[in-house]
Amino acid sequence: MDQNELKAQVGAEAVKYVKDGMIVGLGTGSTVRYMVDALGKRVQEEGLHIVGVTTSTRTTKQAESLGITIKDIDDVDHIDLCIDGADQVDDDFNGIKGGGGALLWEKIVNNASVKKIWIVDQSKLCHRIGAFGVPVEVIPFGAQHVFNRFVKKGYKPQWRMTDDNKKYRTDENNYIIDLKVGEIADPHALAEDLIHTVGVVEHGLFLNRVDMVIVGRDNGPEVLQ
Ligand code: ABF
Repeated sequence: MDQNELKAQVGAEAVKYVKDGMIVGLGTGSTVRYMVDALGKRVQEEGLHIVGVTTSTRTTKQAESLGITIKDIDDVDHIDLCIDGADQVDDDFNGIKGGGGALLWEKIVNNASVKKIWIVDQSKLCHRIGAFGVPVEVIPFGAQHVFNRFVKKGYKPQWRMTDDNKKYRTDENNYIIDLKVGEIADPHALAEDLIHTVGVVEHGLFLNRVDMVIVGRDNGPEVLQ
């Protein structure tokens, strides 16, 4: 199977966990796009009644085009199940997210969710996270000073750029700085350092934030929990 087939496989597997009446957190990324398509199919064909809470404007657009009812996160008191993608997942279920530039809303939705599932193709699994880099969302005011601080700390920062070579802006109009730190010996220590850096809004280290990982495999989806 190619990577897209594996993504479609786990997207279809994940929606089996969605039950009628649920409030469902909908993640962001190409794997999640397959999941939202599969979920839309269930809504249209089975009359599945769910409410979606999304992690990006692009997921909102896709979900609404498929007839999925979307609510703002502040209009629900909790999320029953959140299904999202990830850029890396290690043996301890530590994850890196944010390759899609949606890490802040993803972490807020993750935080409000009772059960969290990540759907990944097998290329995302690793023994130690970090090779992907660590996306960090920073507010524009003073962002260059944050960048310079990361340089001094040896975090090898890079501005997330758009295709037309402008600084990428998140749905909150913030910047993303990618830290090319390599394999991370102590993700918790790095997470603590990042979240206490003035000007940082949130980072892409998702530690102890998932209950189940569905992995695309040639012989069928593998459920890790
Ligand atoms: C999202 O899923 C992002 O945090 C992460 O970058 C993305 C994975 O992207 P893809 O499914 O396209 O590989 O949650």
